[in-house]
Amino acid sequence: MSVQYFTYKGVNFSPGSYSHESLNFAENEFQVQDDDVYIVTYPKSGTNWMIEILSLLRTNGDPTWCNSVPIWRRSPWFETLKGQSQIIDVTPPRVLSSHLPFHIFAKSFFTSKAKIIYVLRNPKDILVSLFYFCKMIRIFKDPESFEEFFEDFLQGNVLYSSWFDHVKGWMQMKTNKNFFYITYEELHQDLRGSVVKICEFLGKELHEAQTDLVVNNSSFKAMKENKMSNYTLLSQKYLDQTKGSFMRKDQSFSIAQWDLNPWVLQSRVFQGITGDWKNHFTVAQNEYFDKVYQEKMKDLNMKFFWEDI
Ligand code: PPS
Repeated sequence: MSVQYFTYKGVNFSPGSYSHESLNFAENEFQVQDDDVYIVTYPKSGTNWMIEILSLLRTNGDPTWCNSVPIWRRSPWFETLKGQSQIIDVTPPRVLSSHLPFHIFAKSFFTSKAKIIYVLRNPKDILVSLFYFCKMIRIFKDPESFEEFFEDFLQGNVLYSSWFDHVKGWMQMKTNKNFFYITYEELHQDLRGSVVKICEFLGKELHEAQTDLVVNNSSFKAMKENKMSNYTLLSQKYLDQTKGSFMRKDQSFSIAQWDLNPWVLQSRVFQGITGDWKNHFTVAQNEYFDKVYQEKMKDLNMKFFWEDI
């Protein structure tokens, strides 16, 4: 059965996870608490990676909690139907997740002392990751083809609508002291340094050995092997595990045709590039993507890591 998205204030949502009421509740009635921390992302940007990191910070690196409680229960999405029923079980200080764009985020946040960690990722890699995820998850539209999905992504005709609008919306907060942003690529390149920066933002002190534990227990390998974090426990009703896996691949091992270019090879070595998009985009698609990207992002006046790749 094909899934039809509905819109709430101009943004696409799936009736399998959201309703007008759940979104209205999240935006207008949900009570943010001063000691809350929100992980906010456009889908496939590294949300669950950040949940794992913050879960480990809470336990000073001890993985027992991560190894015994499903990741979505440790940090529910406060705008989803399921998430709203799970929040009651979260012990403060809460770490909650959200994919909401800036203009429909919880109003009560803006008068609170709560904090937001916004994770960004190269939108080309998001497109690829989301394409595979949409193939697996039954409550999202199943893309007919990569070509069609490619166009839908650029036009914002996907769940949560436009990546460009999401990023531009949230970047209005970039100078707010309770807002911290970091890229998936930074996490990938220097997880330890990223954990240290996150601790500084949250006012969390960790010893060297505890930092090591956080880093080791939030690695791709550790998360992929942890059934509480790798989504294999999610019901078949939601996720068709025969069509792929949530933790698709360790991007650091992807070698693409494009990487044979010496400049790119050098970048990989020195910058730890991810970039699975290179295995999927044609040259023409890449040029088209860049054109749309430049047009849509031209007013932002920010330069991201992936723009030099
Ligand atoms: S979701 O469904 O929107 O909440 O997905 P999200 O968690 O934001 O993003 C999923 C992608 O993050 C990758 N991931 C990781 N990469 C590196 N290291 C760690 N520890 C890690 N954990 C999750 C996951 O594999 C998805 O990326 P792709 O490219 O699909 O593999």
